[in-house]
Amino acid sequence: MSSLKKKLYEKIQEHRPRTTKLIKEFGNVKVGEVTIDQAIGGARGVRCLVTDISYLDPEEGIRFRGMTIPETMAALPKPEGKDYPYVEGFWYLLLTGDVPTMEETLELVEDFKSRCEVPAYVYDVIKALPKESHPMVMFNTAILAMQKESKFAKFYNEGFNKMDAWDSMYEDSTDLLARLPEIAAFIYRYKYKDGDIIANPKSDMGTNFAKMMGIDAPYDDVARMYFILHSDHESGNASAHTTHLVASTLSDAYYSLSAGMDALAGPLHGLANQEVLGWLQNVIKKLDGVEPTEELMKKFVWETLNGGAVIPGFGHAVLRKTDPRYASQREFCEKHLPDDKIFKYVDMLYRVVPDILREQGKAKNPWPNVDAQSGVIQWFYGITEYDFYTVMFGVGRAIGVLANITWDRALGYALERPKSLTTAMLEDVAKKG
Ligand code: NMX
Ligand code: MLT
Repeated sequence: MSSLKKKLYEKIQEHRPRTTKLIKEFGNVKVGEVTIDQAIGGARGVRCLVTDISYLDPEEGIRFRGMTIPETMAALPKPEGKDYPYVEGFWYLLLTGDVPTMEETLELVEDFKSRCEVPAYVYDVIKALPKESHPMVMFNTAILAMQKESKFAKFYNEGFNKMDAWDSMYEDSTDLLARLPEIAAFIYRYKYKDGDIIANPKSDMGTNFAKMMGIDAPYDDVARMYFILHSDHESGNASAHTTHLVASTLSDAYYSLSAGMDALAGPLHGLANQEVLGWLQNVIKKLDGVEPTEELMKKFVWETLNGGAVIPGFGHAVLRKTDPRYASQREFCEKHLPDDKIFKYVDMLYRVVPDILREQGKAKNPWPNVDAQSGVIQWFYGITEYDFYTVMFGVGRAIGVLANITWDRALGYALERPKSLTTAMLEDVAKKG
């Protein structure tokens, strides 16, 4: 058994009595109430999910296992001479809550190498799709196609035992994580680079992805940063919630992740990162060589709003301040691409959009989210095919949601099944209330 798996098992055993006690002794204690607004309005703010992997404070932003983004980046072991930590070490942190040593991290890097072989049929499945399919269709289909590899499904079919279910969920999750960078890079090179596939160098996850994409350093660090920043945003976001919901039916990690990635592909969620670059390119095209001023940018923002569309990359269901994932990527841009034209436009949006959204008076949060800043970095390093950005978001998001469903099985979380009401029932509640 690997050090991580041993540690995870210890943590699970320590944790289980806490969950059991809460259910047995305090099961009837109220966590909150649900208003009609929340029942109709996407359950915003309803506190009915449990996760220990990350927590999102509306003012402060995300903490991974209690650590802010800068704390996480500083604490985890890094490859020599690199600015960002091993993604494998981050997987260890999310699963156990402990920062791994360099030795534990490198053991995990080796473990990932031993699992990274993608079955050949997965590539046949991708190639069987129309080439103009969205890369998220290719990505999600590839994940689902691998379901026959599931150790969890095998365990279920051979005699399921609730106490041990985490083990095969962990195995499937680690297998998937080890393979996703190669699948993502394959889709990119197959779809946009005439199928000129670059072999997996079998190093760490960041290096592998950069090499297979065909992009030089520091893109390996960009990949590490990107995957870690996009990993988890507590459980209520659509991709994490979908993955958790599907896993709660005792579907395995392949079914669950593929479903979660379908949620990520929506423009109000992960697809917003491609929308930001698309929106900016459209502005640049309309300007036809004219340097945008803040006044011109304001005009385009109002045009978009008046046309009934949202400004991608701004607003959030929970956050009420600038997303620290935005701030973290902005810091990277200031260091590595301060004079980049698109970065300057993105920065201009930061100066003009919040005031406009406030003036319009609809969005509860006028500040930028993670998606406003991620595309510009990818564009700078040569990935101008912005349809692909959500696939990279997906590789990162997989780390968080797979850690979550491993713990879901460890703690035996129930089949998710909220109750619905009819409109007439709500009208009745309204009359009485
Ligand atoms: N541009 C224009 N209008 C907005 C924006 C925005 N960026 N954000 C919110 N609104 C509107 C929203 O459409 C709603 O309008 P209506 O009453 O007509 O339905 C109103 O403001 C109230 O919405 P909120 O309660 O502030 O936001 P909600 O929790 O419903 O939605 C988002 C959150 C993220 C879906 C929303 O802010 C949005 O559509 N943003 C743009 C898309 C985006 O960047 N998504 C990525 C989120 C991060 N991620 O990666 O997943
Ligand atoms: C996410 O990373 O999932 C997004 O910021 C959306 C959310 O948290 O609701």
